[in-house]
Amino acid sequence: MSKRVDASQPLDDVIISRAIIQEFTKDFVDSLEGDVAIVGAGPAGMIAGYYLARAGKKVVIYERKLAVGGGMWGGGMMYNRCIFQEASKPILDEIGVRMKKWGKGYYVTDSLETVSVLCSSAVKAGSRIFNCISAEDVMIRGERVMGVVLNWSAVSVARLHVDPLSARAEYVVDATGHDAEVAKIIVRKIGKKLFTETGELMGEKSMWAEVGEKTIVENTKEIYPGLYVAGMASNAVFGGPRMGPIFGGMLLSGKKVAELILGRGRGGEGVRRGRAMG
Ligand code: 48F
Repeated sequence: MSKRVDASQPLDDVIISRAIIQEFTKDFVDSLEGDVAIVGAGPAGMIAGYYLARAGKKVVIYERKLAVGGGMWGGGMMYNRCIFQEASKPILDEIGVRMKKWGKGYYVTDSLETVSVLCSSAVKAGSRIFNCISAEDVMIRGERVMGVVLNWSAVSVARLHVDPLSARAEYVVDATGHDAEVAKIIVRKIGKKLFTETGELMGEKSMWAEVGEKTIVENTKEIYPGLYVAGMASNAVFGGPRMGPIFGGMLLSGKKVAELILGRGRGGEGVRRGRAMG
């Protein structure tokens, strides 16, 4: 028998407000220093957060928009289904996304389920996701990225003149998708210093799923000391093609960036062990 809601419980609006402000602030302050700051909570950023946090790293993901998921919600042309290839199936199986086999080597998922499971997996593994916050700059010390400079996304939307705040991280991941925003900040502020042929962004090429999916994993790497790139931003930085609504490469790229960072670290030790519950 289901329990009846206790409608007689008195509710205090100020207690509700205090709980929200105090709990958010506690987590936000605690996140000012971490192992990995991921910019962008699209599929690549969230799966990177999942693997890094599961391995005990202190991970903070900043997402500009209200909703996580980036370009995944709309599948292809708003037909809300995503395609994955065989190589990415083990990741979907691991986090529990249901899929339908479609011919040889293709799998179709519901994009809403895929985004929800990715988000849930990242958070339950111990990543913190802060939405409505944009990385507008990076912390550079010497010749190394040491963190991100943050502001409420609403500040730039309203064009308010408000200074940002900083959060330190051992490694930063640019998972901002097509715009490769963090990589662009490096070029704009430091010059042609990216680990590309020209030192600049090579720019994304026209859609070609087969090549795009392959190069996105190859292009997932460190692009400036302390700064890695993952997901679509990798092809934008290194001049690979876009791949449209096939998403396996995003997961494989996110997993690869986690493995690369885990292979480095401070002797493999996190600032603090993961905060996964249960
Ligand atoms: O665009 P997005 O989904 O990048 P991804 O994880 O996946 C790409 C695919 O969705 C799709 C594709 C597949 O073939 O090409 O586009 O590489 O997610 C990037 C997220 O980063 C956020 C943005 O709102 C989006 O949710 N973002 C972008 N710039 C910033 C940011 C920023 N400066 N600060 C915080 N978040």
